[in-house]
Amino acid sequence: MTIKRISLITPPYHAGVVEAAGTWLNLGFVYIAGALRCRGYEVDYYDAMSLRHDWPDIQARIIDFAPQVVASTAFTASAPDALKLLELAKQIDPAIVTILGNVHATFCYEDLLANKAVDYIVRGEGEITLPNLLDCLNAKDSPNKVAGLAYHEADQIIVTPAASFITNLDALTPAWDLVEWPIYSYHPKPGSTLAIVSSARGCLQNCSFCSQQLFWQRTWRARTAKNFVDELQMLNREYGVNVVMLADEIPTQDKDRWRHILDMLIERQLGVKLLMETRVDNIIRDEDILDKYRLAGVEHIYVGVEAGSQALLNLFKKGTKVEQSKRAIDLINQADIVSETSFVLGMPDETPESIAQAIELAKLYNPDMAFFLAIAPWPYADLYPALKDHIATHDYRKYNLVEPVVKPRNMELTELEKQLGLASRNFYMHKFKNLAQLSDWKQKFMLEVFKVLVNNSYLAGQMQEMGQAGQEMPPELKKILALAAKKHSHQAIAPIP
Ligand code: B12
Repeated sequence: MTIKRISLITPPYHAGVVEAAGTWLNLGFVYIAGALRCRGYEVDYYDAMSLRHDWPDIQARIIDFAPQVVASTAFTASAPDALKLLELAKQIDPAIVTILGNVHATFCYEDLLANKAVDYIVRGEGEITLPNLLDCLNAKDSPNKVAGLAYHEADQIIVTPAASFITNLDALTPAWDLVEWPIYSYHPKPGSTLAIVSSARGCLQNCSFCSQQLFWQRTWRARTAKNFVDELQMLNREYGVNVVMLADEIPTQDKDRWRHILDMLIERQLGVKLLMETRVDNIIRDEDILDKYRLAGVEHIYVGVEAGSQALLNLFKKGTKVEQSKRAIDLINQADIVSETSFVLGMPDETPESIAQAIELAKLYNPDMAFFLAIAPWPYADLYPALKDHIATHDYRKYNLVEPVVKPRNMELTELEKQLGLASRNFYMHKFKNLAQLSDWKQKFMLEVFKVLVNNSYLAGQMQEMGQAGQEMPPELKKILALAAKKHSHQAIAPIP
């Protein structure tokens, strides 16, 4: 069999959280599709997750495209459905070669390969490793010559040496033309066209609860400012993209490059709004250029505060000080940019009192949006040994930062989940009561956010209950609540994932 056609399919997993805020494309697959095409392969980029397709739809699309290879992507929460997808491919045709990549696959390849439906795991970046593997299979050569793989040979698992990181990110060739653009939109901006883009790859931090610094092995590489800004311009011109989320963990690592990007965006006035994540210390470092962020179109910044006590920040190896978080959020607010943060809660020592403290801290920090997340014990994270004995379930579908899976010593899981929901309600109640303190555009934005929260978010129930305590709410909010009470839909928001 010669491999010609490859299906890249996202698993139909839904945590019912970030998807309420928008429909988000799969950037990893856009890059991999481009790389495969450059080597002469035909690719079906199929974002079953975002299309909200179910198994019968996926089956029909695989039969229709008749690929020789089906590949999917697995971070921890999506791993069970990614496996199910490869099982489906094998049921359709046992000759289909199946491949999995992404962070969970990179670290938990032994577990995944225990499922006979998985032929190959790609560890690390896919743009070079996957085409190399397919060329190798077509040449009937041994895959053990390809760096970055794990696979079965006889009864053994073969793990080839790690692939080198791609150094020249400017040379990559994302297949933007394969994206089904009309479905991708940012809900707080009705009618918008949303892309996810990447200006840099890597993370240099040590955060012990996170996976990303491990995946990137504490390296960081960036595209040149011009290459990145040209891409935004092209996306706007060719596909009408007017909102982009930066997938980068730390886009502003190199201040000179970042300033250059901002200057070019200000000069070109593309009309593209940026949503991004960065670190509190980088915001403080950039105090002198935060006005440029806003002028360049940066509209929303997420900074991970994560913890309210210095002791917990130290345990999380966050490398920041509690006071810095307040300062960074103040600066973002002063620049008239939407500020967002999250708190990682549900550690073994959590109590209703410590959650109450986090809420008060959130009010003090005063971000526009705050999320109270449940720690997820990624089996490969540095923090895992400290959480291992407190894990209540190994069902990875629940490892989505919303459903608690670590049981605090003095709280039941149901109580923790309830408290996290109440924390959001309490925070937003406070926020929306003080809506008039925000600038005009932020007030309008927050009303859209409120609609999303009330109608489609995992917090919908909590938000609708605010109606009962809603006497102090501004009239616009009361109207939204009244409408929502009629509709009662229960799906999903959260912020930048
Ligand atoms: C975009 C994004 C999403 C999108 C996914 C859109 C889609 N259509 O698939 C959305 C917003 C829906 C999303 C949702 C969630 N996400 Co998310 N998301 C991201 C984010 C911000 C960027 C990913 C990205 O584009 N990276 C850039 C590309 C170029 O890199 P990449 O994805 O790693 O892909 C490369 C390699 O990994 C590899 N690769 C990846 N897949 C494959 C597959 C094959 C076959 C091969 C060969 C190679 C390969 O090759 C790619 C190119 O080099 C990351 C954080 C981050 N900075 O990476 C979190 C992240 C992946 N998300 C995460 C989480 C937890 C979630 C949610 C559970 C959050 C929630 N509470 O709801 C949900 C679950 C999904 C859902 N449907 O509900 C975590 C996963 C943690 C973990 N260790 O498991 C991350 C890492 C955030 C974090 N810091 O913790 N997410």
